Amino acid sequence: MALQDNLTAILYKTGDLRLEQRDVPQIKDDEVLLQMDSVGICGSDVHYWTTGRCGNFIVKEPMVIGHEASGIVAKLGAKVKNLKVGDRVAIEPGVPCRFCDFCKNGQYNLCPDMAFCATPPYHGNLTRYYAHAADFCYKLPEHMSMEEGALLEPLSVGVHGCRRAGVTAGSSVLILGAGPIGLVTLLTAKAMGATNVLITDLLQSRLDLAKSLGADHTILIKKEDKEEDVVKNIHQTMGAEPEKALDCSGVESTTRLAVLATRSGGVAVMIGMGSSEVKIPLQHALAREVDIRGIFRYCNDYPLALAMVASGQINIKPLVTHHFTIEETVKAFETARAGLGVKVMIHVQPKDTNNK
Ligand code: 572
Ligand code: ZN
Repeated sequence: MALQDNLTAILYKTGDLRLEQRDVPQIKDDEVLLQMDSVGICGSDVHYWTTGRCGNFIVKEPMVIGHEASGIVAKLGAKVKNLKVGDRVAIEPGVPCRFCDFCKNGQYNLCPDMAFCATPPYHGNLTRYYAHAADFCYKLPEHMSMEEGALLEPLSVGVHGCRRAGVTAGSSVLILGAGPIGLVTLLTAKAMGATNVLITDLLQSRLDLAKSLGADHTILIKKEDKEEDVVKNIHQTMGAEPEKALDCSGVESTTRLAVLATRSGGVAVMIGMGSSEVKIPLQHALAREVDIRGIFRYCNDYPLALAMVASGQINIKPLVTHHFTIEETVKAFETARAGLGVKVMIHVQPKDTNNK
């Protein structure tokens, strides 16, 4: 047993997720040591666990899992000025090089040398003690919970997607998919002032939650529905063609719907990650000047995500449907894989230890 308890969730290979003691990490001058509190499970974590890979990233060495997280500052690196011991922080899990053109131009999410938690070869933060760059930690106000801090990670994806779409006051927005990313996109679009938001899904339970979170309209899609009928139904239900569409599913059918349903001159943003090659009606989009945009994680979005939760403009708490302790990590992953809830949260410290 190590000198200090540092229980850590390590993915060895496909289906082989273990809890083990690891040494407490040493910190660099610009880092803080964090005592981890809450870690949400993302679809990519589950994908690494079930398949050993996600996109082109393959687990070749044992990897600490987890990247949606919050913690308490336990120790400061020699040069850290923005935080104090005891601060409660949300952790932005990707730390870029800070020197390349992308970093210097303000698009640090595109940095080719980004060290992103739980993306091989970088370890994640489902562990008791974790070292992280101090400038990628955001102090939480007292009234925000540690779970809300962890949820800023998926919320930042929604913020980035809505910013890329140009969602603003009065926007009409179509969101395809009411999973965790579809729901954070819905919350963000409403908080940014969108007045006509329609969200679709294959599951009525997810649409019911979306409605309670502020969706103006919902449509239950069936796999056998004809594409042109769904487009007509979207336009009829919204009473208009949406200016913005955000595909949060990433399957070919929803990517196509995003392009087809967006009004001429609008924007279709693809957030969900699907196959590497997808058949879309490109000419349909080009001839109508529909801009098709992608997103890659987020960039400078944590501050707005935090401000929208802190101010009460976004209530993100209902997204957490399941709670587990770090000792129950495998059970937590099995629950996330079953896909019945929305967000599975792992508590590294007893729940509410660090909440007001
Ligand atoms: O929370 C950030 C996040 N980003 C995801 C997926 C899950 N969570 N992205 C989709 C997959 N890409 S990737 O580059 N990759 C597997 C690292 O294909 C990253 C962004
Ligand atoms: Zn994620």
